[in-house]
Amino acid sequence: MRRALIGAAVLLVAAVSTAAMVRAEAATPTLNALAAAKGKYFGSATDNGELSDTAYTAILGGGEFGQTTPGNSMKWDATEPNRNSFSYTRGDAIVTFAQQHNMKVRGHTLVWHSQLPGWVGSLPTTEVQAAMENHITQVATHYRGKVFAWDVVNEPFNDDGTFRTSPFYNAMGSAYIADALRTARAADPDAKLYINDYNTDGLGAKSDAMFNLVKSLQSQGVPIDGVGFQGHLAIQYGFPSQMQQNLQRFADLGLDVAITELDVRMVLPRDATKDATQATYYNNVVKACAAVTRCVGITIWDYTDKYSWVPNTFSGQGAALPWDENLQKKPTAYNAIVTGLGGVVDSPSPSVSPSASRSASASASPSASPSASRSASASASASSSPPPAGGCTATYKIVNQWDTGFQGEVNVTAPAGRTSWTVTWSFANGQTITQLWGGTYTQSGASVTVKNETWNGTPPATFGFLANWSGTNAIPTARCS
Ligand code: G2I
Repeated sequence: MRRALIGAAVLLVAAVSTAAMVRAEAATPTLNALAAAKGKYFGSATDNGELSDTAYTAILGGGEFGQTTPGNSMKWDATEPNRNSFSYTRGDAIVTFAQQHNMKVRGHTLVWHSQLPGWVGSLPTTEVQAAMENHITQVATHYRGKVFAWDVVNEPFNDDGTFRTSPFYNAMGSAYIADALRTARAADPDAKLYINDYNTDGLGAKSDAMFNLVKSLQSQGVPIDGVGFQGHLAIQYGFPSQMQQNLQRFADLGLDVAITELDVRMVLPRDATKDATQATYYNNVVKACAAVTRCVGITIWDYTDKYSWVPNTFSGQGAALPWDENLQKKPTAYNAIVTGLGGVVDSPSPSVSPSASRSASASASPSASPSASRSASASASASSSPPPAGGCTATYKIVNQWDTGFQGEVNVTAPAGRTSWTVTWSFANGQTITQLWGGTYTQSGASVTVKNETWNGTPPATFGFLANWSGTNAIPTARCS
C-alpha cells in the first residue's frame, strides 16, 4: 500500500514536462534517494526515547534516511546489563521502526571500552575472553538478518595510534580484535564486520594505525569487511587532512568504508559564518564518500540538534546537525549535503500543463491502488500553477506520500526585486500540517498561510512540509502575494 501510494506521487511528479522534469527531479529527491542514485545510503542514528516524539519520527521515517544506527541500545550495557542476562527490547524497537520505514540497520557496537556494565570491568582477566565471546555470539545471533553490518570493535586506538586499554586489551592484548571478528563471523556470517573509530577520517598517525591493523588482520585471514570513519568533526579544529585519499587507501585494501557518525559541531552561538564553514565540512565529507566507490554510505549521528550528544559532552558547543533543535532544516548544512550527493538546490519550480495532468491520472491508474489512483488524479487535475498573483507564483507539489502522511513542497518564484512573500492555500480534504521548514506557517481549519523566513524572502525560494491526510489528498491551488 505504501509503495503504491508513493508510486502514485512519483507518477504525478513524472507528469511534468521533460525540461521541467530535469530541474524538478534534481530539486526534490531525499538525501537517501540522492545517495541511492550513487549506490549508497544516507542514514541517521536514533535512540529509543526519541521514538515517542512523533514530529521527530515523521522526519526520521519520512524518506530522508534509508538507514539508521541505534545510538545506544545495542551497546553492551543495554544488551547484557548482567552477566549472561540479555535484553533486546530497546534494540528491537529500533529495528522494528527501521523495518517499518524501509531503513537498513547498522549494529553498534559489540566490543567497546565505554558503556560497559560494571561486571565486565570486575571480571578476572582469565574470564574476559569467554565473556566477550559469549556477548558477541548472543547479540550477533539475535540480530542476525536484522542488521547488515556490525561495528564489531569500536574505538580501539588512542589518538597517537597506540592501542587503547580496556578490559579486553588488558586481558588479551590486541589479539582481542581478531578474536572478536572471528566470533562475530561465526554468529552472523552475512553481516559486514567493521572496526569503527574517530579521528581516523583524514591521513595521520591514528588512521595509519588503523590501516596497519587492518592489513595485519587481512594477512592473518581474520574476517574484516569494512572500516567505519565516525566523522565527529568540529569547525574550530579544521577539516581532516585528505579525507578522500584516506578513504580510498582503505577501499584499495578490498574493504568497504562508511562514514558512520557524522556531525560537525561549533562553539555556540551559531552565526552565518560558522554555518557556512559547517556547510563546507558537510559538503567535503559527502563528496569524499561520493568519490570513493567502496564508500557504502553516510550516517549522521542523529539528524537534529534536539537529540545531539554534543552539548552533553562538549560544554558550550553544539548546533552540529543539519536540522536544528526545532526540527527545522538548516538550509546551509542541508543544501551542502544535497550538492555533495550530486543534487541541485534552488532550482526553479516546474509547472504542470493540463495535458500532463491528464497523463498523470491515466498513468497512475494501472499500477496504483484505488485510493492512490483517486488521490493522484484528483491531485493532478488541480495541480496547474495558478496565474501569477501579486507578482509572485507558488507551485505546490507532493514529493512523497505514505499511508497517513505526505511531504509537500512549494516553490516560490517572482520577478527580481521582491524581498518577501506570503503563500496561501485552502486544503479540500482535511489535511493538517505537522511541521514546515523554509517558512513560518499558520493553519486555521483548512486555510494555510506561509510567510518567508528572514533568509529566503527573495525568490526563488522553496519551503517544504509534512502533513497528515486520509481518503483523498488533492493538490490545492497555492497563491502568492
Ligand atoms: O560519543 C559520541 C559517539 C562516539 N562514537 C561511539 C558512539 O557510540 C558515541 O555515541 C554516544 C551516544 O550518542 C550518546 O547518547 O555515546 C555516548 C556515551 O558514550 C552516549 O551518551 C550517553 C550518556 O553519556 C549517558 O549519560 C546516557 O545515559 O547516552 C546515554 C543514554 O542516553
